[in-house]
Amino acid sequence: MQSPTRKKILEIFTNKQNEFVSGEELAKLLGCSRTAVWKHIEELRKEGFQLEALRKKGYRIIDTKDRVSENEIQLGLKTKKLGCTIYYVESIDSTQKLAHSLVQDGCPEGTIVVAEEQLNGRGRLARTWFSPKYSGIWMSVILRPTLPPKMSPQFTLIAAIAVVQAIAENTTLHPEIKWPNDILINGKKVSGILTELQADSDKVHAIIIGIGINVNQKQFPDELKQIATSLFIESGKETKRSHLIQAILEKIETYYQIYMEKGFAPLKLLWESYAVSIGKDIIAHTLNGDIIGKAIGITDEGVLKLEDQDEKVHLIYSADIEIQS
Ligand code: BT5
Repeated sequence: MQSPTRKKILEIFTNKQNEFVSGEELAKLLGCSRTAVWKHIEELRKEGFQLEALRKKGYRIIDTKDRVSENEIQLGLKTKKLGCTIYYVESIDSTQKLAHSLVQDGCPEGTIVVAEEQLNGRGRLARTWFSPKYSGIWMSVILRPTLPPKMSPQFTLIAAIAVVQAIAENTTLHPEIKWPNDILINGKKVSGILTELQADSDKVHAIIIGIGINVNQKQFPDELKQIATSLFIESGKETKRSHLIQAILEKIETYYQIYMEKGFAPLKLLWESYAVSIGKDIIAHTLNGDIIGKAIGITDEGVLKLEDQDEKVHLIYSADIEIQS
């Protein structure tokens, strides 16, 4: 985790915008020696911040490499809880795995794990999730609601609303949700959500929302080319990942609070307004076989309603959805 002094330095630079701040002034503001200031500046450089140093003038921040470090995320983050504790790693097998062990160690609600790269990122049903370095968002968010475990799938839907809105705010794009956990742009998958649980039979200990977003990738491996896309491919512009993360955390926090106070019903309409599958003919590939019909909406619990040819409504709790053209 990040030192409070380095956070303060970044705050000072941000407030001064492009101006130089002398080592002496920094030392005074931070209450430390100039040597200590220099050491902190070196640490920030290692983190990817580009800091210019000029004799007699001092230091200023030029630009930052696009990193999703704790500082980058926390600077300007407007949440009360989410993202207050951040575990940032360059490379990891899966952020979900670390999040699970943090939960067992008793980490607070709102803790997040973010990685620049995942070597073994995972999707649902032990599928793999392609997570190359410095180009996407690979993040796990830990919540600790007092709820029965059966409510947990709704958190995928809450996270999906947050991701869609955050993308729409940070780009010119208009993503759509494919129930339950895919975010699509022009029919291709730009993001996937994996909600996992630690729970007793009647009580949740933690919900771990894994969010993967293809942000600045310019291309995909052959096996994903037909089905995957990135914000860059769709918009032609790079997006700053830390800003997107901030927006996602802020939105999850807002909708989580609404959910805990009023349940899923007030969020249902919002979710449906972004849903691509509703009203369409679909095939639901479930573990018990395929069901064909029209997706007619979701219940107040977030369960998909599918009406078959005989007008029988099936409640789908878990499936992969194929939209028929
Ligand atoms: C998902 O699973 O879509 C959930 C993905 C969750 C990833 C996040 S990243 C942070 C956290 N840590 C983790 O280890 N995981 C979470 P599912 O619906 O099962 O979709 C998986 C399928 O999507 C794969 O079988 C591929 O076909 C496809 N896929 C894999 N990588 C992709 C990518 N980067 N972009 C688009 N599609 C991908």
